[in-house]
Amino acid sequence: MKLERITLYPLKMPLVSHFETSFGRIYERECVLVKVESEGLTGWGECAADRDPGYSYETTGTVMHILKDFVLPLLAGQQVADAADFQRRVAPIRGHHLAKAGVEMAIWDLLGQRQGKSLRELFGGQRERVEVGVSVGIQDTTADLLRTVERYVSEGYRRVKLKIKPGRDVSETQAVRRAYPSLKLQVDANSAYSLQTAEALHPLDDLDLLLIEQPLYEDDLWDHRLLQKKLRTPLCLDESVISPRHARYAIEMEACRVINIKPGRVGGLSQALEIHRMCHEINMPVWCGGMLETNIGRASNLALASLPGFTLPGDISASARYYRQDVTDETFTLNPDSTITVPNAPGLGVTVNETRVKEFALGKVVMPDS
Ligand code: OSB
Ligand code: MG
Repeated sequence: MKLERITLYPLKMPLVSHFETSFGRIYERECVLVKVESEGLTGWGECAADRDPGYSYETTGTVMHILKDFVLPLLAGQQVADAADFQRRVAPIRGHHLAKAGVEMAIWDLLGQRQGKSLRELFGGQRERVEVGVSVGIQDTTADLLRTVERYVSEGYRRVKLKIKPGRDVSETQAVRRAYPSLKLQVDANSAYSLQTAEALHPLDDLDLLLIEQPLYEDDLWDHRLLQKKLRTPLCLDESVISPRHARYAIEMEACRVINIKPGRVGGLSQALEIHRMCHEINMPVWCGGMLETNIGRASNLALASLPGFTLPGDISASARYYRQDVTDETFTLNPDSTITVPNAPGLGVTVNETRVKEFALGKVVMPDS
């Protein structure tokens, strides 16, 4: 299919409530939307970088630079067959996975629309609803944390993830476990510990957690292996699995027992599918992470999480958890069984409200710009 015109919209959207991780607190989320016009159809994608390089070295600024100056010139006006063809074309550009993944998502949206198939169908996902949870940011006090968890549990979330950092970890998690003895509970440190400071996390081993996510360095596999040997609780890698190759290293090294698959981090949905395939083959549980996406990225995550190997609940919450106003006509809500229904319409299965997109846009780049 010919990619006739590609438009980038860097966005800034106010969050319903602030979100704090070990790398900082945000009140609003930036991202970059990608719109691809092709043969009468329009595909959308989302690049999950934020303003600051806290989670990843990529930012909305680097995404705009890499797409505008390197990726789009390889694509605009060109015939691109599918995601694999896209990956071959952008292979000479090192890294910048969040940037590439947003474009790949738009290509999948187009492919689905052309074939009249939802992304779930294209991927071979079986579930029509996927189990989800909610990611709870670091709160000012333990009382605030318990109130926040209480609110999400009463909304119907049956799996909760707590963000932790050194000094704000064990006692907070113990308090939540005491209040909810049978809640599916897990924690995420976003690389805030060293092998030495992670000694403090050992009491978490007695709290029946589903997993401990990315305690150590964002580029580390080896020390995670050493830490996993000392813990009964499964370690789950997020930041350090940046490709199917790294997933293989982590598996062979026994650096983790679970992988959080985020299509953005690994360079696109095709790469996420490959990691899912590898893990499914050896029965390693995976789940779909989140990046506070708009409903565009959320639709894509839901389709991915419908695949059979996604046996743990995803960080895919209802639209209302993130933004008061989102960029699609559809709203994702939580079903009473802590699931969200996977879109069924062709492609991503969402209708983007471009007027709303423009309200949140910080700028716009069109290629070719004639
Ligand atoms: O580490 O999983 C993470 C949000 C932004 C960046 C990194 C992470 C997160 C989350 C939020 O945990 C998950 C969500 O989108 O609900
Ligand atoms: Mg994480």
